[in-house]
Amino acid sequence: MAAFAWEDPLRLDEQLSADERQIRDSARVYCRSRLLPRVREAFRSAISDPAIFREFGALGLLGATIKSHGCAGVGQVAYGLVAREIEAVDSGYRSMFSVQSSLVMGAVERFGSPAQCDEFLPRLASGEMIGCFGLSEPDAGSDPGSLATRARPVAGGWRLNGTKTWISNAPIADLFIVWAKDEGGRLAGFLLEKGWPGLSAPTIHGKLGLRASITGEIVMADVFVPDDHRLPGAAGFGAPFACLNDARYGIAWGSMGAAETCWLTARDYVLARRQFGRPLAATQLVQKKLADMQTEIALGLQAALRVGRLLEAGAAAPEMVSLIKRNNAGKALAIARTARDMLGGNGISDEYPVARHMLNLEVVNTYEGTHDIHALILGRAQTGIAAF
Ligand code: TGC
Ligand code: FAD
Repeated sequence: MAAFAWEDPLRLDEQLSADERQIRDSARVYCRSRLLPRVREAFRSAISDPAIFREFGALGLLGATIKSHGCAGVGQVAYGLVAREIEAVDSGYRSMFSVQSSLVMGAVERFGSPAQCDEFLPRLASGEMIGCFGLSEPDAGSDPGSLATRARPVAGGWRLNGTKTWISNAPIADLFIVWAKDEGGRLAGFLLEKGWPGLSAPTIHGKLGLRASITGEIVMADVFVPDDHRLPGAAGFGAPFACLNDARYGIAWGSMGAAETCWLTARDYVLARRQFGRPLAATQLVQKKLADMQTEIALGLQAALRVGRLLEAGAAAPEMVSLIKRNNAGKALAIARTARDMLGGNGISDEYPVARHMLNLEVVNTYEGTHDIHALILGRAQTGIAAF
C-alpha cells in the first residue's frame, strides 16, 4: 500500500496538471506574502483596499478564464485553485476576486457587445476599473424574480429607478452591472458608470463578517443609461444566473480554502496546547474533530475538482454547482465553528484566523443563493416540484 499524506489525503495534487500546480503555487506565494500580512487590520477596521484589484490584475488573476482581451484563458480548475488560495486568507478577498471575475467580467464577456468588451474588459482585467453586480434588492433576495428596479425606454436609451442592496464592491465601483425589468416585465442588464447623475452607492456599515470586502447599496433615481450601455445578449433571468453559476463554482473551491486554514490552525494548536498533563491532540474527542475536518475537506475538494473538469468539458449542470456550493460552504462553516471551539478562549481572539473565517463563512453560506435555496434547487431537480 502507498504511504498516506495526511495533508492531501486523496492526493488532489497529483490530479492537477503541471500548469495548474504552477498557477496555484504562484497565487499561494502572493496570498501568503501580500494579503495575509494585512488581513487582520483590514478586518478590524473594515478596510477594503482598492489596490488589491490592481495586484490581482498584475498577476493575471482577474477574469482568468476569459480567452481574449489580454485575459489569461486558464481552465476552470485553475480558476478554482486560485479562489482556494485567496479564500485561505480571507473570504472577503475572494469575494472581491469573484465579483470582478465571474459576475462582472463574466457578464460583459457573455452578454456584452464587441464594443463593450473592448471598452471594459481590459480595464477590468488590470484592476484599474472595479466592478460590482447588482441583483439583490431590499425586497428581493432569494427571489430575484420579484425585483422592483425598472428600466423605462426614453429617447437614446433608458431611465433606471430602484435600489439594490448588499452589493459587494459597490461603494468603490467604477462600473455597475444592474439587472432591471423593462415595462413588459422582461429582465435586462445595464452597465452604469460611476458619477452618472442620479446614481449613488452608499456603504453598508456594521457588518460583522466579510469586513475586508466593502458592501453597499446602489441607488438609482432616474439614471439615464444610453442604449450602448445595455447588455445586448442578456434577456431574461438565465443571464444573471449564468454568471452566478461561475461565481458559485468558485465559492465551492474558495470555502474549502478557508476550511483548510481553520483545520490546520486547530491541528497546530491542539498539538501545542497541554491540559490535564498531555497535549489536547492526545484526546479522542479532539482527534475525531480533526478527522472529520480532514474528511470533509478532502471530499469537498474532490467534488469541486470533478465539477471543474465537467465545466471544462462543457458537461456540467447548474444543479451540480448548487450541490457543491451548498455542501462546501456549509461544511466550511461547520469546520470553522469547530476550530473556534478547539482553540478555547484563544479562538475568540483575532490573533488567530478562525473566528474571522467563521464570521466570513456565515456570509458565504448566505450569498450567491442561501444554503436552503440550493437545497430547494436540488429538491426541485429530484421531485419535479418547485417548493420555493
Ligand atoms: P427559474 O424559473 O428557476 O429560472 C428563471 C430562468 O433562469 C434560468 N435559470 C438558470 N440559468 C442558468 N443557470 C442557473 N443556475 C439557472 N437558474 C435558473 C431558467 O432556466 C429560466 O430561464 P427561462 O429562459 O426559462 O426563463 O426562476 P425562479 O425565479 O423560480 O428561480 C428560483 C431560484 C430560487 C432558483 C433563483 O431565484 C435563485 O437562484 N435564487 C437565489 C438568488 C441568488 O443566488 N442571488 C445571488 C445574488 S448575487 C450575490 O449574492 C453575489 S455575492 C458575491 C460575492 O461577494 O462573492
Ligand atoms: P432572504 O431571501 O430574505 O432569506 C432569509 C432566509 O429565508 C434564508 O435563510 C433563506 O434561506 C430563507 N428562505 C428564503 N426563501 C425561502 C423559501 N422559499 N423556503 C424556505 N426558506 C426560504 N447580492 C448581489 O446581487 N450582489 C452582490 O454583490 C452581493 N453581495 C453580498 C455581500 C454580502 C456581504 C451579503 C450579506 C449579501 C450579498 N448579496 C449580494 C445578497 C445575497 O445574495 C442575499 O443576501 C441572498 O441571496 C439572500 O437574500 P436575503 O438576504 O434577502 O435573504
